[in-house]
Amino acid sequence: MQTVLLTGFEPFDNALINPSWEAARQLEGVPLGEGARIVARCLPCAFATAGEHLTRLISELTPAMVIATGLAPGRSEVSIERVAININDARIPDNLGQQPIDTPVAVDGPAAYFSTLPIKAMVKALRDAGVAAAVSQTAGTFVCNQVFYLLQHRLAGSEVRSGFIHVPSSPPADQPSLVEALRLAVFTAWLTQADVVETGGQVS
Ligand code: PCA
Repeated sequence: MQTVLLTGFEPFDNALINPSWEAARQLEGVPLGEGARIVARCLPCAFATAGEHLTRLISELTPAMVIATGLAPGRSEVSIERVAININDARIPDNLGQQPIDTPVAVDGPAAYFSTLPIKAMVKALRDAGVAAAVSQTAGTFVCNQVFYLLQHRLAGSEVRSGFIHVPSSPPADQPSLVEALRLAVFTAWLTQADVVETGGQVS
């Protein structure tokens, strides 16, 4: 049985819940066709522990694909992230009170890593289902970007595809739920080998 690891984050910034984990947790055990299933796990929102937690999960579960998710409070669309950058620059302290400013994620790492997921096929599938979605060109410089960077760093050169999705606080009432949006995004990533060529980015 192959495993697709799907992570969400614990609440941060004094919030009571984090929609990324609330959605991801509901996909625990969901089959992805024959021979594969989703395993959902929650990551701590802390620079010192989140990446370590994720890399330990990868060693334990040996997933065939990894998709990490987090909350982007100010965004109204599901953001399929394209790039993780080698910088921590926190606007607020994390859940352990750390607030790194302009420090590298990995001292000897490259400036950036790209997602290895079919990001535009994922955007297209979401839009076709009525979910507001876009390719995002930045995952920010807080814990989500750090985890995304460390994920790509850990899996660089391997066959295991991986990437990051930012979810909005809550989708408008006339759109599918975040659970459904994540389910669709994971299915599309799992079933799509080559990405589609079409516009998926935001014009701004
Ligand atoms: N969002 C934060 C960290 C955890 C989360 O869900 C971010 O975008 O960095």
